[in-house]
Amino acid sequence: MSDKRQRARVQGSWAKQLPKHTRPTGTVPNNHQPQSTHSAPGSWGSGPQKTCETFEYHQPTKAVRDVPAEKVIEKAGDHVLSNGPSGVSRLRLLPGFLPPEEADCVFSKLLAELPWSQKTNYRQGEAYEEPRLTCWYGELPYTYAHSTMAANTQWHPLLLPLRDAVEQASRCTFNSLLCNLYRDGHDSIGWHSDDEASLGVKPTIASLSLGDTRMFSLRKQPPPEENGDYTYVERIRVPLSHGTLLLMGGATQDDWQHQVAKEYHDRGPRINLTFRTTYPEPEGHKPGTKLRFTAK
Ligand SMILES: O=C(O)CCC(=O)C(=O)O
Repeated sequence: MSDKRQRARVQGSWAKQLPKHTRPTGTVPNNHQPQSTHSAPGSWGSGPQKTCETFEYHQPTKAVRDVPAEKVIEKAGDHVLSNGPSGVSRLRLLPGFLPPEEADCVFSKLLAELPWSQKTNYRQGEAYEEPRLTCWYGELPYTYAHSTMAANTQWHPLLLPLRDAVEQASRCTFNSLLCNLYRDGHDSIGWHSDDEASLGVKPTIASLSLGDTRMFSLRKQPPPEENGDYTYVERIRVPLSHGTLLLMGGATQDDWQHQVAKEYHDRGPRINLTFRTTYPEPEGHKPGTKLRFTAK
């Protein structure tokens, strides 16, 4: 938990008014000299000293804010994340979308046979290697984090029936696929939204998980007055297990970010197939331009 979130929690539970001490007048507590409000020789500072008698509790002038409790979504079905500011953000969770034996077979074939590679991205001009392996399918190239994955129309034969099944479940069509391989618990994807202009407005993204379960986390975009501070935003966690299909739709990419964080205990490999629809980059746009700025 970040320092700031921790502090906010501690404040929330400690900031109760303390009972006032009452003592018969004229008595002096043990081990205390009668107190003066002026500084005693050898005391710290030179101003009037606060004593038990002079101390008064003042309510903080700024209201103490609670960090909203994180929600967990595990139940199959449709879930509304929020309604605004850009519209309704929704998820559909379908655990067991692929039955276990089918998921086992697809997982081992894709792990062995997809052309996995490690992509180099750029942040503020600095190169870094993505902490996962990826491959891309689509008639168009896909640019994010200032680096481009080349168009690749050589779909692995196993991906085509999977795409058909996902299209049927979502009633959407997808012309592209970003495949992610998390080799172990140290592989991850940081906070981002899939909001490149090339994905269109309010995209539906279908994400099929295979292999070890990993936690998919979402956090709401803070309102402008928070100046990019995510301390008090709503958070949701969705465990994504072998064979689960997750659909993100509506305003989810406008109003929420998502990540799969590193884990500090052992995790086996996990493949995530994210089916998308891509469009030619809008005229005059630099490839990879986001509809709003977030770093991937
Ligand atoms: O691995 C996942 O579940 C998420 C992948 C993801 O966020 C992405 O490809 O944009």
